Amino acid sequence: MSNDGVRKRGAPPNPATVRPVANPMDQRVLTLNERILNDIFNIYTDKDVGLVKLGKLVGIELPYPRRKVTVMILGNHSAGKSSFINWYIEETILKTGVAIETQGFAFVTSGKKRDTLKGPATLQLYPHLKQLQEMQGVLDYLTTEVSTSRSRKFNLVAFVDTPGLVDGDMNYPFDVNETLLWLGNMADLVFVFFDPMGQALCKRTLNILESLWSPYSEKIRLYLAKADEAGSETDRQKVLMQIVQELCKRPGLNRTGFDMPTIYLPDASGKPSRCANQITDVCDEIEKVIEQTVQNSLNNLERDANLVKERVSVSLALDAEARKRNFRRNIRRLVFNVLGFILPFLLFTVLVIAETSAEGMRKHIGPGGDLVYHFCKPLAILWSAVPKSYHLHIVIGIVCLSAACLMIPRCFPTEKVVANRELTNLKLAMNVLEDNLNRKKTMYSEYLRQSVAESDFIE
Ligand SMILES: Nc1nc2c(ncn2[C@@H]2O[C@H](COP(=O)(O)OP(=O)(O)O)[C@@H](O)[C@H]2O)c(=O)[nH]1
Ligand SMILES: [Mg+2]
Repeated sequence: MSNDGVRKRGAPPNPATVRPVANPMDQRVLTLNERILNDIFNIYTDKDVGLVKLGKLVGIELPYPRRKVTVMILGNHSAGKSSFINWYIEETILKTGVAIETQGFAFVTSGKKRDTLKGPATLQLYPHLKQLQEMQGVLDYLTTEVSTSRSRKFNLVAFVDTPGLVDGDMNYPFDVNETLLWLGNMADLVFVFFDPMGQALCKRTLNILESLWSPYSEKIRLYLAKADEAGSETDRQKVLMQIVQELCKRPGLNRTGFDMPTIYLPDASGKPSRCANQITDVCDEIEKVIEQTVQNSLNNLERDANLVKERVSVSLALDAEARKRNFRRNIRRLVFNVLGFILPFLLFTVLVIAETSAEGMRKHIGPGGDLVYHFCKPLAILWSAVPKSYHLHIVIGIVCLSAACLMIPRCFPTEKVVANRELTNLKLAMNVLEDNLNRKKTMYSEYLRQSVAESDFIE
């Protein structure tokens, strides 16, 4: 049994609140926040000069930024989770009803066209969910509902509808606790819906809330949902007291100042209710987190771009130093190599000149023979002046010296430098990173301009 959950059962859909297929793509005009988050996402993920890719060049692993905030909704079965999502996006996208309608996890996100994606396609869409495939059974119970709705801030929110929790022998085909804990870590906000009916104090809900509380209390918000069904004001007070008492019994949840706004979907019961409805607070919470996410994403962009820029400039500086040292080494190597070859050559020439005349040299070498003769003659005279008994020693000495000259350069191996192509990439990266930082500055001023008066704005 199911109904749309946002209108009286059996009643025709209210065109003011329910849109079958909302906002086709051609009507899409991006809001500033959406544009900023999209731009930041593209800056990180560009396949040629994305920040993630540039980070990898210098050994920094950067996480992908999110384009949307994730809001997970927890609660016992029939607490109104799916109905709330339908209400928020003004489209009947999730089945609702008193029967257990939601057995798995449904991601609800905005897109170009209405679609339902199965588990593997969901992981393709959200790579940061890949770890879910390691949790047995979860993938088969994972779907994504893509809606074209542009209602409220839906363009910047991805909802996670979770299986309705019940006590007793209910067997889930996967480890609910483990999966909810994992998703709780990933989500930016976790809404826990208690409903005033019998299931309000479902042990399973309280157990999961208790395990999520200590690590993620700052992103958890508790609500008394379907408050219009709680009866009179006194009944509602009693229900709230009962829930708070139950929460306080749990050591992991024991804290003062539980805030639990009462919410209900306008028109859900079909009759007017005098109960105070704080449902706009829920929307405000989402909006607040979106604003924080935009600011954090801008700050992270600046931090990451500076980090990568610093590493790139260090790599470039180290490489320039290494290239300088290699240049000096090459000169030294050249000098030793030249000496290594020239010494035996000189020795040989001197030996020849000592035994022959300029005439003979010209005859053997050609017209250059004269030059060699005159250049080497002083050495040949010196050679002749040395007593013959030392000649062998000098020859051996010079041969050893030239061998040493040829060996010494091997002691100065060339330092590894960045390959030329990579060097060009690193230089290009510096420009791209500078550009990213400028873009961040522009986006930040655009962002601030929307909330701060022009007169207060300092560039
Ligand atoms: N009176 C009233 N009924 C609601 C409200 N929200 C949901 N419902 C009804 O509660 C039932 C269960 O809702 P559903 O969204 O399927 O609960 P879920 O199991 O938590 O997803 C449906 O019949 C809804 O029409 C509400 O705020 N007020
Ligand atoms: Mg549901």
